[in-house]
Amino acid sequence: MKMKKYIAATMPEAMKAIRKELGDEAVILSSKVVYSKGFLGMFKKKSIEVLAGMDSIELPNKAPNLPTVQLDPDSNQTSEIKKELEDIKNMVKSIQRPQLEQQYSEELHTLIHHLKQQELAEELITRVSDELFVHGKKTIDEQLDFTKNYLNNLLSDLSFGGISYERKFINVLGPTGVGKTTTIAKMAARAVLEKKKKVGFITTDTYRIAAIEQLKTYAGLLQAPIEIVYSQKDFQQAVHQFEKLDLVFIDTAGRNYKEVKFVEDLQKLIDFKDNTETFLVLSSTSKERDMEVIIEQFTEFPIEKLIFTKIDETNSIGSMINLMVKYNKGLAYYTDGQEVPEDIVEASQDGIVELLLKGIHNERSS
Ligand SMILES: Nc1nc2c(ncn2[C@@H]2O[C@H](COP(=O)(O)OP(=O)(O)OP(=O)(O)O)[C@@H](O)[C@H]2O)c(=O)[nH]1
Ligand SMILES: [Mg+2]
Repeated sequence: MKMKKYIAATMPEAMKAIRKELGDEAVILSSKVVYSKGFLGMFKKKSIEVLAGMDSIELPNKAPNLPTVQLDPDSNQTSEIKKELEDIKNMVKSIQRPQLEQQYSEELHTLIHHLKQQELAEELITRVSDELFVHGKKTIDEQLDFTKNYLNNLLSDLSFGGISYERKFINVLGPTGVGKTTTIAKMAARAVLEKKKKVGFITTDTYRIAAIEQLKTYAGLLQAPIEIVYSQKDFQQAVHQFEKLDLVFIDTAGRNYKEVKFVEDLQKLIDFKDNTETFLVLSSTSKERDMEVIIEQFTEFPIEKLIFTKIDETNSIGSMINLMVKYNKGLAYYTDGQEVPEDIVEASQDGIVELLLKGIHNERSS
């Protein structure tokens, strides 16, 4: 990594210099306030010292020695090996088990096949299929009606629907690259265009200049103010500055979810639980097991509902339902494309069930 120290009067000035020299992908490694000596301890001048870095790829000029495998129980490598072993075990189990369809009479095969394709949890498919069998639902239309009812019941304790507009701050968390900033832009655009709300943005993603620019662009389009927050003091100032606004969206840096400390620090930075609605954004293209780990990592935070993105990039939405049921979390929105503000759907219980069962008639005729 190429590293360089910058000293400037203010953080924005330092960022400007860094961007000019290192480009948009520069990473801020550390920053601190420094004071010049001054005269007899007086007239000290405050400036900001920022250490910035830029990843550069270093190619080894000879083949590296292969490391001997040592399993340290706390290392990431070990947990990844364990996880892979678990996956292999599950795969072997699923090969040994008779196909789920084979356990039921033929008239149920189309529906079971569809639910499997959608990657609904096998346990849920079995529960639905048992009920269909017991209630003697023979035709696909009967089965669909029954399944819709069954799933609606299953989801009836979870809450669905977007921003409540009852709390001022909308806090959006989630791992890297899932679409947090884009989704904020979509939600904010709706709040402005449809609900005529006065909105503002706060970003705590001060690590990447490109990320700030991305949110600034959306804020600019909506003619909404944006504050970049480096400390709790900045945050309080932003809250004060946004006193007159109806709704404030808080964009956070997508960090590796394993860095739970990062999220904890963030919670310390944003301390206003009472007036905040917090959403956890997940990409529906991720592996279900990985999403489970993420949700578990975030359990100590007041996650109101989930948001699933990129459903246009997946053919199976069963995982979404599996996770909602398993973790007892409702759904605020799902997003189905890159276009802002169009590609976002406010979630409803019926809607998600319909989505799961969509296309089954085509499968039957094919
Ligand atoms: N196909 C598709 N792409 C999406 C959707 N939502 C977001 N994206 C794309 O996903 C990419 C990442 O989106 P961002 O909004 O920058 O994601 P982020 O979570 O803010 O990322 P970081 O801030 O880097 O953690 C962009 O190219 C978006 O256009 C969606 O619903 N469907
Ligand atoms: Mg972002």
